[in-house]
Amino acid sequence: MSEESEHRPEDGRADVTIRHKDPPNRRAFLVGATSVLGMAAANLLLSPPSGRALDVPGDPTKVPGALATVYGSRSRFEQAKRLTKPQHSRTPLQDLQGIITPSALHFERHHNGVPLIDPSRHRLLVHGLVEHSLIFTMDELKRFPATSRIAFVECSGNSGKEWKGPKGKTVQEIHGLTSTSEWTGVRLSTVLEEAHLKPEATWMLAEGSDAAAMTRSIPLDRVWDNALLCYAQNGEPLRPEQGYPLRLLLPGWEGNTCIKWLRRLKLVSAPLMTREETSKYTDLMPDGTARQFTFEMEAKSVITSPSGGQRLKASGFVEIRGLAWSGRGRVEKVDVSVDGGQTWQEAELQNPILPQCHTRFRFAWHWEGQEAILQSRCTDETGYQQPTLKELIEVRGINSYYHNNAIQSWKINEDGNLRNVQV
Ligand SMILES: Nc1nc2c(c(=O)[nH]1)N[C@H]1C(S)=C(S)[C@@H](COP(=O)(O)O)O[C@H]1N2
Ligand SMILES: [Mo]
Repeated sequence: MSEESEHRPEDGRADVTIRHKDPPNRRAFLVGATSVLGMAAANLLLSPPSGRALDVPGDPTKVPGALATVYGSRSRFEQAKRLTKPQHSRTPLQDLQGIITPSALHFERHHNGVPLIDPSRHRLLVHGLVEHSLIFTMDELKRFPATSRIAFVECSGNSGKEWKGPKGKTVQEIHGLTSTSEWTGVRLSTVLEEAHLKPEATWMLAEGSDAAAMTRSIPLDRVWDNALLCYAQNGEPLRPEQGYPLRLLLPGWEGNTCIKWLRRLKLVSAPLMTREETSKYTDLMPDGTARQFTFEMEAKSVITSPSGGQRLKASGFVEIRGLAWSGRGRVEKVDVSVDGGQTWQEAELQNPILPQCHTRFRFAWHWEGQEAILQSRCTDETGYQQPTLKELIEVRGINSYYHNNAIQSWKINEDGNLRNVQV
């Protein structure tokens, strides 16, 4: 059992002994034994004694192991799961390491199910204000120069239930509508240049071929350098849930603009005011007007471990871990507070730190068994700092649902239990 699984909720097999005194070696690690040897010793101490009652036949060095498989799967001892509702599912952020979300755990949001599309019959139509209307097959799109980049996708409805008080319990439930993948495809600009845009072509309508036939208007000048038409995710074809065989990826923009199962790009001279950009995905302000075209997802961060629903089973060393991201560029800095935002200390950012990408942060802490409120706060490269919920509400009022990037607070009780609070 690793330190990680000590924090995992619903782990009935975990050892629940609370150690009030640190073993001497772990102490040494905490006062600065940062050598590889020190780390190894500390890790050993964090591991439980062997002999945990698992259904394993004998000594694995005495019997041949399993044979090779054509497509791998997780160890049967690992159980990270998406939290599913019919039209969406949430990534188990508390179970992730590093920055890449395994494709099978990428969050899903579809408005009328996941279509089954035969790639050999799929077409992309480019038309409207162009010199040449064009129809591409998937093979033709794959012949263009390819490019890959790692980027997050976040639904702008992520964390949306938290505007009017703490509702969710776990980080997955509250913030699980964001994931990061390596995306591969052809640049949108490459494909549009083939069609020769007319000078009036300043926006495009992107349309999906799902039963929702989702459409969004996209201003071309703002996406020209970054937009991708993706056919692959984490080294393999897109998952059906992520838009197989083709999706639009606008790095850093609200998930809704990243049209999946993409079948049509119509070049136009103004936004078409579709349902998804008028009655949905806009924010009602206190004065009755709506914020429209809030494309970039603002800087945000969340502590994923320890987090709501988990329990610290022992006092002593705790590595506070989390994710930070910004739709406007790179994460510049993450501060962590253990006293509900009264004081802040800078967390360590783990490489790589990429634009429009989840960034892993870590902060070494010593829990003495006292009550504490953990928070993280992201500052991005534009200097923008993630707000408290109070600051957000001062500007936005309480009629918003989308675009909630407020600081998350996890309260630790003396018994080690963590829960979602607002301070
Ligand atoms: N065609 C189509 N594209 C779509 C959607 C949809 O329902 N249909 N949902 C959108 C929404 S609201 C989000 S948040 C993202 C989710 O992408 P994911 O399912 O790959 O995480 O896809 C967007 N693209
Ligand atoms: Mo979304």
